[in-house]
Amino acid sequence: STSKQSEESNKVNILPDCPETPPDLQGPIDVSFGHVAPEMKKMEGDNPLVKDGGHYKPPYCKALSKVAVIIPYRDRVEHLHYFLEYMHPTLQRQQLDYAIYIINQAGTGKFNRAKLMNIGYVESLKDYNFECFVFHDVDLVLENDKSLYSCPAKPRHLSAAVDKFNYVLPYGAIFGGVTELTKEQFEKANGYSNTFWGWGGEDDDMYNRVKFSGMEISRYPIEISRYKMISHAREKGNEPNPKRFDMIRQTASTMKTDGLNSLSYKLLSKEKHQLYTNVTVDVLVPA
Ligand code: UD2
Ligand code: MN
Repeated sequence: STSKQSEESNKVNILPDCPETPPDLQGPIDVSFGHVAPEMKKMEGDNPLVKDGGHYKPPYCKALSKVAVIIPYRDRVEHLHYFLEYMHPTLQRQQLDYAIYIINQAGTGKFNRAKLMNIGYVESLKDYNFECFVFHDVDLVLENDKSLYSCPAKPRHLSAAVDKFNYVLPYGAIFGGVTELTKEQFEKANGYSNTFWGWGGEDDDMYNRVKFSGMEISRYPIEISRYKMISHAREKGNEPNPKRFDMIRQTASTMKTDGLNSLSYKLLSKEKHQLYTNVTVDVLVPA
């Protein structure tokens, strides 16, 4: 290779590892949704180091973790703006090598949050060798940056204390909202189920998958794992799934053949915006 090229690669290699505890963390973050969310242009200007599909790498050190933040999405543009407004600065302070993926379900058919997670996992890995995957509702904003989005040894439930639930864990096995798993952990669970159409159950099914794969979940202390949820109504197309109670009793058997190993969808577009990658998909809603 030319000397110019090797100089370049040297530059990359000599970056020291980022410290175990990022130095610029603030702790509590003042989050509110009383204001009008900023325009995209404004947020792009505020986050100049985020580029190419919402990807950031700390410039001064080698990040300890390569993280894809996967967001199931349809028609929540106001929530997306609040999310980007607060989460980009937080994740940069956490010194992660991260990117944000919006997995946008096309059409008006039944919403499938869990299948969108699987699609985000597969599509993000086509772009970069992510090691850690944060599965994140678009309407949840972290209120303490000490809750690091870097995968620990056990799958982690991050949204333990949500304002909507009075900052109390609703039940011990809750695994909705925001969760994170390494590539190995997610594969071991065969990802999420693809068969939960409409609201509910897919999060409990994922808890079961983790458990039946021989893993335990972990959480940060309740003072740190705090989120505000942007208030919203239940959308048409996301009505509660009446089959959910029966389905979550079957996880031990269904997880073998329903998940990453049975995922099918149609990729309609993949666009790299400055602050996020937008992946629009046909999730093949059953007739
Ligand atoms: C709870 C869970 C959520 C999920 C859901 C049941 C927590 C804190 N949240 O949230 O993780 O398990 O129950 O499915 O435990 N979405 C759209 N457009 C839509 C519908 C949904 O973008 O039309 C996305 C969006 O990212 C949203 C997420 O799906 O945040 C979950 O839907 P929700 O916010 O309506 O459900 P919620 O608040 O009851
Ligand atoms: Mn919600």
